[in-house]
Amino acid sequence: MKKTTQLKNLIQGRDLGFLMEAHSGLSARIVEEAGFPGIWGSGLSISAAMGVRDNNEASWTQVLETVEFMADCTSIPILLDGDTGYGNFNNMRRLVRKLCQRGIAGVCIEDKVFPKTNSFLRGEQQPLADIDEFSGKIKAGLDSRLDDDFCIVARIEAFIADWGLKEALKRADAYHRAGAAALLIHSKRNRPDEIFAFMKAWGNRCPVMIVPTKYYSTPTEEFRQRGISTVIWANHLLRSAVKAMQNTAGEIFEQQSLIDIEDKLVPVKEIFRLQNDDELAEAEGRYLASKRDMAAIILAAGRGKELGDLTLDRPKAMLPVNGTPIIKQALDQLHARSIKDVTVVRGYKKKTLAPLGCSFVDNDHYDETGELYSLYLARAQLEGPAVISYGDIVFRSYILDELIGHAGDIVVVVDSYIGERRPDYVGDFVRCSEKNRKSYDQGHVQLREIELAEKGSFAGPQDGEWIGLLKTTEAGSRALLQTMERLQEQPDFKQMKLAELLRQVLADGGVVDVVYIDGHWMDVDNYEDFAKSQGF
Ligand code: SPV
Ligand code: MG
Repeated sequence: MKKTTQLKNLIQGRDLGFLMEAHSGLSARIVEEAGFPGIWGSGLSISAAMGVRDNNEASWTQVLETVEFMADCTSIPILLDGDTGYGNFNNMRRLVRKLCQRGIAGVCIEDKVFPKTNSFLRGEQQPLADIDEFSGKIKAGLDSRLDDDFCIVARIEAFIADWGLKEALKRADAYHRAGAAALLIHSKRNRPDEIFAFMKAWGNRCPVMIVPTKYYSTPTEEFRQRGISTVIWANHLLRSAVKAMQNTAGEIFEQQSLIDIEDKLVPVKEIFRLQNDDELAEAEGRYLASKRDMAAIILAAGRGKELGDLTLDRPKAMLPVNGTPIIKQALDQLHARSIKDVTVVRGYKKKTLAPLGCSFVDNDHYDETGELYSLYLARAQLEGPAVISYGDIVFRSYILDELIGHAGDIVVVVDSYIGERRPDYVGDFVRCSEKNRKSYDQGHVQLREIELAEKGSFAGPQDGEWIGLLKTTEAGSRALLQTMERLQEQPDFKQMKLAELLRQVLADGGVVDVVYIDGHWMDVDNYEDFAKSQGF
């Protein structure tokens, strides 16, 4: 139900209703959690919490901002104590529109003169507004509502200014006729005589609200019996907070220690709860999971035979490119993106990889097995989202960012720059749903086919080469695992290339998305690559 409708029902309901004061988002939440059906946005409390007087020293937009915080963190309606409407009918019109826009359910205005003073301060000296002027203000407010259920409550200050019952009734009648949803009749006496006299004379012509701050000892049942609509507890959270803060500040100042105070306070955890940190944690799980929990698998078991002497004592993943081993560059790039859970599948000269300080899975049959088998051995890493990479590629960092940032479940990086490949070049050539248009507004590109041949026997047009880098979401990892489990039943599984896994995903009707690049990476397969890589 809309907050405006909730407030309207509360005010107009048959039972006695209660509004509790709040002056900040935090106190508003506390009001809601206590079970109150609505909040009184107290002018006294809001101004006091700001450290200023209840004399319109805080501007109306500062009050508006405060009640917006209160509305944002609660689901119960707020009736704002709008003082005099902060000016004439025109100010009232703008106030009502803004309150409607910010999710406030209603406003109470008092028939005094801007700038007002709190009713309990020198009340007898307070001038009352002209009745017609104030009635016009009510009408202007009603005409400015963006929601017909938004309530305008008219507060009568005749008793505060010592004008008596007759004046109070005259004003009640005028404001009721102007369209006020309810009247608020206020008294500064410590007995409710004026209020009860008013109720008797007014009858039940419209709902009447009260603020029993001064006549607090009156049993609530007395209010109920007289047909009062709503009781406002107007400043009690602020006052209890002040007492608690004074005690705590005094005690810590005296003792210069927290030892005796800690157990008297709510734990910091309670503050986090009131700030609704649970919701943020849940949202982080939804929106940040792919970054936070991402794992990585680097396939670095092979020697790289074509590199001859260079890989006599180490696998090619450990060859230095510009002074840093290839695989170390990938590790650094992953770590820089908070992907710390990296597993390297090692095989050939595996001890040389030990100083990398990551997790390892060993493929001791690296000589007679393919990359897919290496990935299979590291499948425990595919519990959640993951980056999977060949161990012999170097690439510019933005490529990893684009890959990780892609929303797809299985995403591969495809280099569309294939112009200068040697005739005998071996690569995972692909065909995609569209070519790389190298344009910012390129649509969603999907992988259509991936070549499995050792040397370029791909029949159709080639849109690029998969560089050996892919990422998965949790769902994507699950799909890869399931596909791998099925491929594993085939006799040649251990010799399969990674591309075969992607091909099977496509054959099963799965979707593989593409991040296009245009160069900016290289793999190191032979002497020529190695020489070239030093200028990468
Ligand atoms: C407020 O809470 O600011 C009120 C009620 O207007 S009273 O302080 O009693 O005037
Ligand atoms: Mg007030």
